[in-house]
Amino acid sequence: MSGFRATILTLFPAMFPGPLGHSLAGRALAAGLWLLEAQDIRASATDRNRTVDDTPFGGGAGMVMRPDVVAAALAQAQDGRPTIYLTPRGRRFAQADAARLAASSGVVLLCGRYEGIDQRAIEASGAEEISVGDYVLSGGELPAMVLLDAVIRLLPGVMGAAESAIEESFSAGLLEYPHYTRPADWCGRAVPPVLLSGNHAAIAAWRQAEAERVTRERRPDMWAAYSAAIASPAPVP
Ligand code: 9D3
Repeated sequence: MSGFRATILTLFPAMFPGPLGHSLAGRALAAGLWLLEAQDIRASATDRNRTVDDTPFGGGAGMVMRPDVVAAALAQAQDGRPTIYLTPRGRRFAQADAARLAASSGVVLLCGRYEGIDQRAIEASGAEEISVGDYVLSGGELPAMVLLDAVIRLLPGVMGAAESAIEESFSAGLLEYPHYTRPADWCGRAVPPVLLSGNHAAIAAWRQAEAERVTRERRPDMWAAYSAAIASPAPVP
């Protein structure tokens, strides 16, 4: 039991657990390997209309989430766990962030709607600002689910030991080789013959070559980093 606790601050608590209630994350949730609490930010509003937003200072389109309401919601949740504000202005989420957060006691995830949250509430909270990629979504809830899915599969006991070992050997900076299963011939498409050869050294070499080819073709950024690491490998301590 790892006891990882995720608190989501959102205007749409009914969106959770959503996809996180299914498959690997859902089984881990049911098994008590992690805990999810969706906290309604609107419950921290104080006026009779439960207002959570207001017009932007300086003018412009849309509405901004009020700092007093967000700060009151955060005050209920923060207890030393890392706080993350999901925002298109954030640093891009990566596997290293997932690994770091999986080693913590949990996370407080703050989801914005409208144009976002008053920056003073973000600064006062000490939150880290994280984006999931360069495309425009309509709020932070789906990004929060993406982040949690990446973290939860790394928690102790969530994946089998065999899968976890494979994971380590694959964080090697290459995209994966392609996968095939039966039938060996499907609709006139044959499986690469080497995979049926029983020659395990040849299979390993083919997979390595395929991983390198696809990385070179699709991810010049990853390929450059990989090539540099191969040219001057890190010294073994
Ligand atoms: C017109 C300016 N927009 C910024 C690109 C405003 C804006 C768009 C979308 C403000 C907030 C949003 C809602 N998106 C998120 O809350 C969000 C997000 C995203 O849209 N893309 C990638 N990662 C994330 S994390 C949170």
